[in-house]
Amino acid sequence: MKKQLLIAGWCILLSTLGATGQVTLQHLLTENLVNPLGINVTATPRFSWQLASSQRNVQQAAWEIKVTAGKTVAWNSGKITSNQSVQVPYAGSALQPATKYSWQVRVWDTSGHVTPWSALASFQTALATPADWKAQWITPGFTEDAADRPAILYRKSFTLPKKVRTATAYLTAHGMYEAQINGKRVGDAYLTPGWTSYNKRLQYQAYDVTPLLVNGPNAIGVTVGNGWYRGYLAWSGNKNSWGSDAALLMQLVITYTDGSTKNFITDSTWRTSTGPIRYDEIYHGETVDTRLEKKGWDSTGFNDAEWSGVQTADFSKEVLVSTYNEPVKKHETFKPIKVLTTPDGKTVLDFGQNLVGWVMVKAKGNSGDSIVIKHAEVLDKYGNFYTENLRAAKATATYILDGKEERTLEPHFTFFGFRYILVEGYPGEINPDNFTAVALYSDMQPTGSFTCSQPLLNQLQHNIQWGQRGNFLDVPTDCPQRDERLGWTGDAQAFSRTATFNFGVNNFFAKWLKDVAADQKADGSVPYVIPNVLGPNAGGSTGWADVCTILPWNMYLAYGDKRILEDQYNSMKAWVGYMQTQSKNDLWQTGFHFGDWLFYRPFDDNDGKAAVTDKYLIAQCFYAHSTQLLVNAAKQLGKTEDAATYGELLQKIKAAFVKEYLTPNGRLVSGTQTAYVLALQFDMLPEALRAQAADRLVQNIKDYRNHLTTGFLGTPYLCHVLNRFGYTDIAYNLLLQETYPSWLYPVKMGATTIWERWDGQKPDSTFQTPGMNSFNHYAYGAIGDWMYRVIAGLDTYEDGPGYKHIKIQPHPGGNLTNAAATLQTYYGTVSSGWTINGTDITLDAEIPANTTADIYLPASSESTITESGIALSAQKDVQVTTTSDDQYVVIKAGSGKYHFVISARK
Ligand code: RAM
Repeated sequence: MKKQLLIAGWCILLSTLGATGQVTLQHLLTENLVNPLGINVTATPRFSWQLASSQRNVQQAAWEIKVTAGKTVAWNSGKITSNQSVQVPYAGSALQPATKYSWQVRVWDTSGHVTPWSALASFQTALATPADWKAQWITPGFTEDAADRPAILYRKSFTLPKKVRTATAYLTAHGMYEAQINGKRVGDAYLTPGWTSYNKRLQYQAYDVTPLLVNGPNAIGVTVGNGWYRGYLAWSGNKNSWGSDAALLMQLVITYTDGSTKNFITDSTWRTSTGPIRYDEIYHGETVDTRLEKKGWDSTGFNDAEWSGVQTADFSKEVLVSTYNEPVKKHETFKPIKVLTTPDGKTVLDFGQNLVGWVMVKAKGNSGDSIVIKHAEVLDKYGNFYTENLRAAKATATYILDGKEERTLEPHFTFFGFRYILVEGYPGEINPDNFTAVALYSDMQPTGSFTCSQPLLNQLQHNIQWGQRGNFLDVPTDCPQRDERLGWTGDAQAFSRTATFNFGVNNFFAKWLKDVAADQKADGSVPYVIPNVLGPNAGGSTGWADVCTILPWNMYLAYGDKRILEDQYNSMKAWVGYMQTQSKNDLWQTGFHFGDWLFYRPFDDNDGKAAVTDKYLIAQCFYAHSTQLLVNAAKQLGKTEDAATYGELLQKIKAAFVKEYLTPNGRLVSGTQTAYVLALQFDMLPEALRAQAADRLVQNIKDYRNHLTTGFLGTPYLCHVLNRFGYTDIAYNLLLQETYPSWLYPVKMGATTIWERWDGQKPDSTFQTPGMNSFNHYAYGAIGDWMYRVIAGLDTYEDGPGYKHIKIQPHPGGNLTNAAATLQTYYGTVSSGWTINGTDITLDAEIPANTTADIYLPASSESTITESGIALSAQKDVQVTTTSDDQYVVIKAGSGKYHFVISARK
């Protein structure tokens, strides 16, 4: 009753405190993107906006949206009473394909003030159906050199008789493409069309090319390399995963100023040849022979009479889909921090950061001079360039000079994971200024920061973010450097929640999840890697396949995006169905499983048993977890029958677990950290036995002198479980541990990204087995989520996902004197930061407009707390709800910046 009164009081507080100051609208997004091109007309686009105000407690009461296409009004919503400001679905007249729409919004706040209309935002629709594609697939009209398969040049000249108002180019390829119009690059995306399960979904990109065209003669040139489609993939020796052709499809849609339209398309009139890119493979690198450049080939006036024609092909257009995620772009650049001559006499440049991308080289030399650049992540114990861990990947860029003017060279259809390069054949002195490393990754918005008083943890956060940059290259990959670079599902699910803090990954994962569903087998089994290049039987491993339930749920929590649950629901259900059919008496004990991959066998445990977790015990835990997430999704989507059915199944799965894996006294048959972590995290144990199970976990950790032994599956939950059961101090011990296995050991060893293995490089600088030793593998970076959510205490509630209802609950500890996190949410900036000053602790929190927060203040009594210098009891902007226990005073707050001081901390 008391609680109800408090909540009622809280609502009144919010409405009476409504903004009197001006609220303005900013950050208008369509489908989570700024003015996107290529919006699917059949999937209702959704609009988001942010309310900005210097006032506290600003809430939206109503909105109004106007959408127009030219002079036509497509939607005028009128005033809609609703506090929704994120992902509001379009509800106007049917959208037309290939059309630009503009929209704006105004809102009323809870005190009745209306904002001015926002600035205009826009979106452009994609081609709607395969029939809208007038273009034909084309392939070269000559016989390709089957061994090296040089990149294909396609070209076409055409004349525009009238002035162009708008022009959009729609482009895709079998392979990777780069396009030029009149000698200028089309767009700033790389490695396009990106990677999908091409036989089911092939993305095309839309570009506004209006500024590239001229009245009169024009020319288009497109280079097509091998890419994922037909290059080497899935270890050495396998190529042509989806086909052997290097085909191109392009449609240029032009609207003249007089309103008439015209399509210029790929068809039998195009010309083909090869050019300077003699070899391009993702794993092996690229060879560019500048002597073979066809100067002016992508401009008008070039004579292509010697070129071959093309063949048209009837490859599927049914698989074509407009791009949903942010494309790969160039980001940070690095100059060498050192030029080394290694003990074995090689010239090596150190860029100071393990990154993914390539090096741009400025050079001038004689015709035929050949510059060879090899890539490596580490130097060995002697300081020599070390590439054994790249396995069969040659990771080499070769440039052959034409003896003409100085120029900057770079590859096009490959990428490398490296910190060091070995340079051979560079003409003249090596001047570091002539070498620039550039990081390429999906153009996700940076959204989060975490900092604290412990420099090693700050470096860990840096490493986690760089692990994410390097491995979010259109698909989430395990690693970016060796002959692998695949969309391993287990790694992606483990890291997914952390990923949502560092960068905006909603669209990135929404796109990839469509491939997860597309490649899921009819029986519900999910492949180990997506896109699946490992064959139909490589699937169904626990903790890997569960990506299809864990990822949608994590995206729903982080972005409040219900559509991802709707879209993935059948996939989630099919996977739970698969486990059901594999089970006997609700116990899943069949099939191959990777288990707690790369767990650590402790140093003083001869048989290593204390870290080996029974794989079927793990499978039962994830079976329960996926079923729980399916129940959660069913509830969110109003599927009550499913929620009840799978709720019952869940009880049976847990009962079967207890019967099979738990002794009556509460010991698990695998006495490992991972076993206890999973059993506790997924609520597998009867309530009465949980506390003692947590004690056993802590005992195990202590037995290994405060070291973890967990692998890919246990690690993401380890510190969360410790925190939940009151062992925050033990979690901090693990986090701050500097000897391996630990998160800070690689940091102490100089790592700049997250390593695949806890002990990738030993203290004596020798390496783990080269067969599997990546120095850029994000999985263990999953601790990042604990740093944001628990240390800094920045979280969202399930009842207001996407930070509509925010939880701020800092956990000072581990001798840190301060920690702070910020997150750019769809509502605006959320932040939480604490500092210890003697016996005082301050907490600064920022809550965006149109959200609410529960703030947990680490104090035993509200009388010790002030906010902006005012005693909490007198501060009318916030409301004290409860003193949760001895630990925290809990308040409710609306938007605003808050500064709390808690004195005389215990
Ligand atoms: C390795 C990958 C990946 C892991 C699988 C099981 O080859 O690098 O990280 O998920 O194996």
